[in-house]
Amino acid sequence: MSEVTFSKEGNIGIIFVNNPPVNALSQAVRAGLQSGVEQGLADNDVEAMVILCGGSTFIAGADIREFGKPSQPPALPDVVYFMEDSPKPMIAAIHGTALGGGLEVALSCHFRIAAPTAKVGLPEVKLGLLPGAGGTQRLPRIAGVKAALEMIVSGDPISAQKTKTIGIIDEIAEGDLKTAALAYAKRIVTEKTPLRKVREMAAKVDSPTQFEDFAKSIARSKRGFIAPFKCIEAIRASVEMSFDEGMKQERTLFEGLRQGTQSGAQRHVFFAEREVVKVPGLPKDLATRDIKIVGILGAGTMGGGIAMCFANAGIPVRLLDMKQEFIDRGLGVIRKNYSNTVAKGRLAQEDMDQRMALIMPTLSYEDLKDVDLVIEAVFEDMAVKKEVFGKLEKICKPGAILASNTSYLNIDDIAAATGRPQDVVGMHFFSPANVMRLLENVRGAKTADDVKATVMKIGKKIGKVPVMVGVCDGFVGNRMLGKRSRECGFMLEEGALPTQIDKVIFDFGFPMGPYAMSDMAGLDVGWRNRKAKFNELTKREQDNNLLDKICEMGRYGQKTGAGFYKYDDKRNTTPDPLIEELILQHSKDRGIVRRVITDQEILERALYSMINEGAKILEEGIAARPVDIDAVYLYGYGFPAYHGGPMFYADTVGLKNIYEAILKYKDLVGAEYWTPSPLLEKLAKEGKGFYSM
Ligand code: T1G
Repeated sequence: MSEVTFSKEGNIGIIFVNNPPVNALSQAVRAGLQSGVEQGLADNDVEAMVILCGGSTFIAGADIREFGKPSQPPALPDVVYFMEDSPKPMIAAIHGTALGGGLEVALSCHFRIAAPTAKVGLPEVKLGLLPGAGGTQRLPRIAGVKAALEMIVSGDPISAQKTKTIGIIDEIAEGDLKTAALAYAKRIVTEKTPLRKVREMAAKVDSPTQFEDFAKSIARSKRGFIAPFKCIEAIRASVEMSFDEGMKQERTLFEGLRQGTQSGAQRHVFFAEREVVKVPGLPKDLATRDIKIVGILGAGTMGGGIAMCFANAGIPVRLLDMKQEFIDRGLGVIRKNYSNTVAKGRLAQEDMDQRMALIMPTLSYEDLKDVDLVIEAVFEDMAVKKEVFGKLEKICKPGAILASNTSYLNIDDIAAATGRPQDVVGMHFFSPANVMRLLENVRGAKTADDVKATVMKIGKKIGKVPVMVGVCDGFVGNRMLGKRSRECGFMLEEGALPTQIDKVIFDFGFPMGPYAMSDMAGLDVGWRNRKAKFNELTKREQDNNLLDKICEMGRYGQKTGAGFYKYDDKRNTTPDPLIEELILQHSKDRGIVRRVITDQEILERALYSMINEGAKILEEGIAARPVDIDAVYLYGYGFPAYHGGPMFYADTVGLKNIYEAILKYKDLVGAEYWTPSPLLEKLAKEGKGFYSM
């Protein structure tokens, strides 16, 4: 198949790119573009050339899969330089999303026309990169430094209308894009419109400290990432250097990022999000059940958030609760959430109204009889769940999927409360459900394959990253997090303080440390779980009763103004000397001589305990692949994208190093907590990683 073809319509050459699914700039496409322009230049009948793409989108960027390999000529910067040097007008005809190298190809053309629904963007920063084919040098010249900083550092696409306003696009096509592009090219030839080479334009700063100011403005949101700040450096070169010097600076900065660990991790994240939806063993084309109406039990925080997920996707919801006051409160929270988004200008009022109209509150189970999927988000108690599912089985139509939002209860036990276990599945949303993208779909032993395929498909449709997991205590995410919590609790009594542990985890890249997070979630939640599982705990875990002591003081975290930390009425956090005294006394009472615990030990015990548990989860088949575990942590627990997820990070550190550290902690803390997973031990000894098993 030829990815790029050249043809003529009258005096206009057409360079047609057809490289499904997104016309990525593979080596063949780059070579095809080059030869297409050469053909047009050599043909005396051709007076202008149009670049068009087949399929759903204009070129959506370089082929990300090529970045880990040695680059092959022709290099994209050379191809686009050659295009811009064409003495014959070059016109880019954009539809879908012209992203990354695709927009850079368009910027090296002399003119650009776009379909009204088209979008353009430079998302390289999301891959830990920066535009590497002149985007950082041409965009500031044509759109201005401010727009270039915003587009390149955010990586977010903008609409065709906005691009016309800031000067990237010259024409918005009326009707068929190809027809409009050919007519535009003919007009340029007829009117002898002077060629506009973007590289010959000048880029000007808007203020002397524009770059420093912009870097400060992203310091918090881009904390820990390297690429956003390199993007600023590259854009600065467009103002302070000649175009050619700026291109050299861009190339240097690009290569530095491409070879760095952060970009490798972020490219892994890009593919991970897409890989997890393909569940091993589930046929790709398995027919799924049609989900037209969704029932949700429980109008509380979780139920309300889940209702919003479906309403946002245009799917009608029946929201059931037992009392009108619960319904009213739940709808009030949903309405407030939408209103806040409208107030920020991120949602139109009419869209909010449409979504609210899709949520039908009810007090009657009868209103669930025709739903295609019901998700219960009621109290986390097995007896309650069994009672609810017993009712659902009688009410819901045959073929309706009965899902539980439980975060750790056994789906098989819940399914056993019904006569149709094949229709029962877990759909574990993460709070706030209308924000967190992770959805742990928990397959029961008897869950039907088409039910699994359906919840994966509907999860993607409502904008989640659905991950298929098996039944175990805590599934994947909470089971691994429990090990981190255990180790941090041990380190508190051995010598560390909450502030030190939180700082180490925060500096690694998590949004917050475990104690700040517990205070935010509510210590009473963890306390209730601890009491429920107390008999399953080891003696040391039972004796490590710091959480009990803090909760018994009525300190449940932010909601009571104090937990591990103190909070003022604006929820500003301050360490509390009272907690430090409590911890020191606790160690004394336990006969533990406190010692200095290094940040490195904290990091290793917090992360490697999770990684070791992740390896066990793989051995047990609870997760099918390391990528499933990474996705859970990236989209449900704020694992920093520039580390790629716990299993990818483990490979970066090296399993041999992790294995040796585990043995060290086995001696220090005890074999019952630190016995290496056999899989991890095997891979470490073979010099392999989770991703090179
Ligand atoms: N390279 C390779 N494969 C890609 C790809 C890419 N750029 N983009 C998508 N795919 C695959 C994807 O993995 C999936 O594969 C299939 O295409 C459909 O994707 C030099 C250095 C374009 C908005 O970052 O944002 O240019 O799972 O499921 O929802 O300066 O794909 O089917 O096997 O996402 O319709 C910059 C990344 C690259 C754009 C379409 N460009 N892609 O979304 O489909 S770096 C990007 C997207 C660069 C230059 C720099 C989206 C999309 P599979 P999909 P979609």
